[in-house]
Amino acid sequence: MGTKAGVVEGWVSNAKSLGRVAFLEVIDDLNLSPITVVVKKDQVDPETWTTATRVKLGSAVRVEGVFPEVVVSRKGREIQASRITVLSETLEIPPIDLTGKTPASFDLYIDYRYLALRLPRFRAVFIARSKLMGFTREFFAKQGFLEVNTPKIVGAGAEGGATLFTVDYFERKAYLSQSPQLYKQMLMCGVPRVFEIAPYFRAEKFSTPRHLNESWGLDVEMAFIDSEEDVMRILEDFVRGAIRYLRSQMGETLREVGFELLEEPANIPKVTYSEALDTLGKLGFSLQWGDDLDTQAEKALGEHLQNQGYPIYFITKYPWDAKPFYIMRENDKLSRSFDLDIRGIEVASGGQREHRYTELLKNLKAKGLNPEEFSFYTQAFKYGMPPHGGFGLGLDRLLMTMLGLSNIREVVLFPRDRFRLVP
Ligand code: AMO
Repeated sequence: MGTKAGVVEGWVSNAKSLGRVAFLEVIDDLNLSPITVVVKKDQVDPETWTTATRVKLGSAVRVEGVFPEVVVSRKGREIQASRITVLSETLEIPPIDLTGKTPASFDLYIDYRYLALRLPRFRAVFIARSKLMGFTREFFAKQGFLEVNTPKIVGAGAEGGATLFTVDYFERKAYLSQSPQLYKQMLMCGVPRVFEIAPYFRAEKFSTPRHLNESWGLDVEMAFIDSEEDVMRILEDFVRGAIRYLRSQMGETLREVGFELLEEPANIPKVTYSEALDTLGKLGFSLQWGDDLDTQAEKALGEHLQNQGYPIYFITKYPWDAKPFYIMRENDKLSRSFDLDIRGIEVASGGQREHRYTELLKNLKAKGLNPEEFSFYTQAFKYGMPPHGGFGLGLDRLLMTMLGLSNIREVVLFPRDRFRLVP
């Protein structure tokens, strides 16, 4: 016959009964939408019929039955129940409508993330996230990068003292790692290519749609490079590959739940910092050479380039004064650095590093830092440190921009910001 016996386990999101037939919707596995459970009164034991007609929405159930060859349910998947067992009954009415018909507030979907994960839209986001992580690992492993894990409790920061979280570390003060920067560079004196997927902890006080106090980064570092161009090439291949992969794996599904996936652009142009200032000048911004591109400027530049068909672009050759000590100088004023922006949001930044010991010490001093505090790091530059470079990419920001979302909290299960420490 054209039927197959099987079992479905999941949560009841909807239930209705029409005389002698009852229909349940059960959210199962990682399927985006629920499976319809058809229960016929005269084909099940009385207990199952009672369950089918009285089950509380949200309860966890096991359904035994057959999958019919011809599915009548509009949602496309169906099981004809022979037995239903309630494994765990809901004690309270769930605070989120599990049919998705009545939307909840932004915060409620975070407070009850596990319940939100029963809804197609949230499932899609976090399945996409998991796929992006998987793609990232595979991409860099294939390119000959060693996956590493560096400490998250550290003795010194690399990205500026203002954003360090302090930790009591026995008799000393320690910090939560802002970035693997110092460690990934030290590793360049032992292996030629590394990558790490790990959280950044940053004590940024402001609350914006693109900042979190704990966010996930992809860090890449590669030695024996000729210039930062080598690094930009890998970053470009990675971002293009990630877009292509997600589109091929989930493009259709994501569209069904309302996401407009970023398209892979024909090319990723490189705009120098100076060119960006000129463009912004024409757009009415009065920025001086050396000024930071603030959020408004980034956004305006993003819109301008998007209108020209470039949603993704590099901004290169920033003033050295605007970049961290580890970035190599190009000349007196410029640095060998780059940012990668998507639609006006900085998603990655990197560059070639200063690998010459004495120059590195000069750079530390020029930034007002004490080289002695960094001696564990500078030591590695004494034993044949090759020319190297790399980048740090915000995976949360990449996913957010790829999905066309406007708040980073939508792609992080339990976001940490100034006001959110639980759940
Ligand atoms: P940077 O500080 O630019 O560079 O960080 C790299 C990327 O990480 C993401 N990011 C964040 N995302 C969300 N919330 C935050 N608070 C946050 N802070 C950073 C951004 C950013 O582009 N060591 C260098 C990288 C390198 O040169 O290799 C670094 O940390 O997408």
